[in-house]
Amino acid sequence: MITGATAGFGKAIAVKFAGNGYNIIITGRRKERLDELVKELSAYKVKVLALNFDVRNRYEVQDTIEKLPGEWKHIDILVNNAGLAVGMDHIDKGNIDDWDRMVDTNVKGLLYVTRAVAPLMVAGNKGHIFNISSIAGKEVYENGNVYCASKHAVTALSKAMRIDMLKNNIKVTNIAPGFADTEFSLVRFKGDKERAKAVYNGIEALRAEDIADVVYFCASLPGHVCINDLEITPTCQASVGYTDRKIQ
Ligand code: NDP
Ligand code: 8X3
Repeated sequence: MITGATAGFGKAIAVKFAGNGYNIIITGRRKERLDELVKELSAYKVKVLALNFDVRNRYEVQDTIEKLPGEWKHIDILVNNAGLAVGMDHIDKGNIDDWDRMVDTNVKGLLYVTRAVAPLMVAGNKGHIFNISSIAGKEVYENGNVYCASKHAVTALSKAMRIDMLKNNIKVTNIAPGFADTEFSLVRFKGDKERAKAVYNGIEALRAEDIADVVYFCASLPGHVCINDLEITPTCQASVGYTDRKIQ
């Protein structure tokens, strides 16, 4: 089950796992994108279930997962990927609606989905949860304040989930990507294409498929091996503050 499979990492992860024979539950708010992905995944001989919900709606999340048909209730892998940054301002000028969207999606949404799926894994004494945090969940940068705080919370939750479900044989892997060229910056800058494009000026950013490969690798390891945390950046990025940009 992959949250936020209508774009970016989530979509690439769905394609990667379907291509390797996994039945997939894809989720997201944009129904037409889910429908397109169902069509795309029909090229693989796997079953695909599309669930159209907003992770911020706790009742919808709970209800949808409770009502999953029996065969779909056996969720081996959950990828908590749905998330976003909105806006980039100094803390004294921040837009509080933007803050609410980030905290509600990146932290509370991830919690709602986990609260609904984790008991199914605990009941089966097996499972693997991936939380897509960020390099912004390890470091902070100017104007990144609330987004960074939300991703630091994801990093903390990954560690906490691992401890809480240690006795239930559940793996938890925190994934912390750096610059990746998806729809992320377009969303952050509210559709401003020029500003979004400038984020990746002079760099070869990660592609969504790079993260899908890493998640698949972690999921393919033997039962006794768990990767707890991985930070992945493009080669030109050493940390949030150090990026080698080749700009003429
Ligand atoms: P995209 O914008 O390309 O994809 C984001 C996905 O999240 C979409 O499928 C979107 O679906 C879904 N989503 C957003 N809000 C909600 C919501 N309220 N309910 C359900 N689904 C939602 O960005 P990325 O693929 O880059 O982002 C994926 C994750 O990776 C995010 O958590 C992001 O913070 C993180 N990340 C991104 C990095 C980057 O540089 N790109 C680097 C590090 C981490 P829909 O709109 O259809 O609901
Ligand atoms: C996205 C990476 O550095 O733009 O999480 O915050 S960054």
